Amino acid sequence: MSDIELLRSRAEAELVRARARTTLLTDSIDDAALVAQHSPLMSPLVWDLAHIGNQEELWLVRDVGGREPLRSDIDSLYDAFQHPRASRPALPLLGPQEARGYVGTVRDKVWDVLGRSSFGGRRLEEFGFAFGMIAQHEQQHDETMLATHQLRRGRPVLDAPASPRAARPPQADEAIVPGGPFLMGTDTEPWALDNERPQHRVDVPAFAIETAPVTNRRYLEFIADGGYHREELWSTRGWAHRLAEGLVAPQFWERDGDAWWRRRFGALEPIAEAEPVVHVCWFEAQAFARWAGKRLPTEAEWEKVARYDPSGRSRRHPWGDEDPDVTRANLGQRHLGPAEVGAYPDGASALGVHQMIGDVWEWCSSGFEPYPGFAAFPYREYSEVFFGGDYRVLRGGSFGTDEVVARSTFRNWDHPIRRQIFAGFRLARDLTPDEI
Ligand code: AVJ
Ligand code: FE
Repeated sequence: MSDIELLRSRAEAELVRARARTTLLTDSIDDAALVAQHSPLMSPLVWDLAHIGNQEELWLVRDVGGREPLRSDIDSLYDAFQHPRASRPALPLLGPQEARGYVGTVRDKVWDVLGRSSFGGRRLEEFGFAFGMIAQHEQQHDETMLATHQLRRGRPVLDAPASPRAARPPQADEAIVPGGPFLMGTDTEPWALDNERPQHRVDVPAFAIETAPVTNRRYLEFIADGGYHREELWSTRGWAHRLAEGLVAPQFWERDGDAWWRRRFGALEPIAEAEPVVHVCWFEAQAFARWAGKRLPTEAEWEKVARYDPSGRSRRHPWGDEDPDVTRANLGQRHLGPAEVGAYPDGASALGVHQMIGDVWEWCSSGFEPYPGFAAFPYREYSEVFFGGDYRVLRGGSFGTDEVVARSTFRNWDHPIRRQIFAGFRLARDLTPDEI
């Protein structure tokens, strides 16, 4: 296939796949639930829907295609920076049918644009990234919408096969990661976002990393050992937050006598002990780490493990350079929760570290900062305006993340108090003198 044919087929496939997911998430509930705000942390789903269409119109129809605006009158309603999430229900938003019509019309225009080969002297091939960015944008909002579904009260409406059971658990609890430089970030992934670039060398001293994310079983031990009531385990800010919010367990856990249950997408279930814990904030992860005598990995440590290759080059993924598939990672909302530790032995890294991609986002100790040589592209509001803010980095994607997003170089970030996202963590530690 020629470059232009490759771009067309990949862009079309990814846009179609994203839209199928969006449609499922927005057609599975009635109009009242689409326009309702299920949490002040989230937009009404109907806002996400039209925002997806508006970004697609801005970047693919107007910017790449050079077409006249379809609905410039609504741009400001769907500008995430003009209206914080909590205020969005009060806006004169498009209703469910209008929003569906709008995103469909935008998509038809995109197919027109994709069918042409040049735009005012520029060739379609020069715009490949814009299509990838928009497909990823929609998929990221699909994960956000899945989190809104999780927050919604009421009967279950989403359905998916149960996540897989353990097949072959990790051989050891920890892997020792050799010290030395590694290549972090990328210059070659065509759809990598600005904050993943440029590739640069980072010297990471030897350390130990756990071969699996922390499970519910261990998290229950932390709770039973008084983890939520021992101030010495928490940072000053973390303890203040824990008291102010009355945190005693991960979000969506409910106590019944001595037993804990969890509510997931409308169903109450027993806690699955072998699955990674999910819906904990960075402060909870930090307290757990202190309780366990360990710490969270830095972002560079996390990426070094995920991309480790004995040759010293950086792999695209823990298992090698091939794209994720159903045997390697729990991604793409195929299952509505994380899978047991050991469910994806074929996705393990060269160091025997499991489930770095998929299952749960993993909190890192690092704040969200630019790589040396960073250049904002194509707009400052994608990443640059968040650098240096009160954010912590999350890596690896969750069961709700699509594979078009879940690169080993992909960087997510959120406030350290957030836990409606599908976030868990894994532990690291410094080596003891006799291990070095
Ligand atoms: C990278 C997940 C933090 O959801 O705010 C969506 C992605 N950027 N629309 C977010 C994003 C613009 C972003 N995160
Ligand atoms: Fe967005």
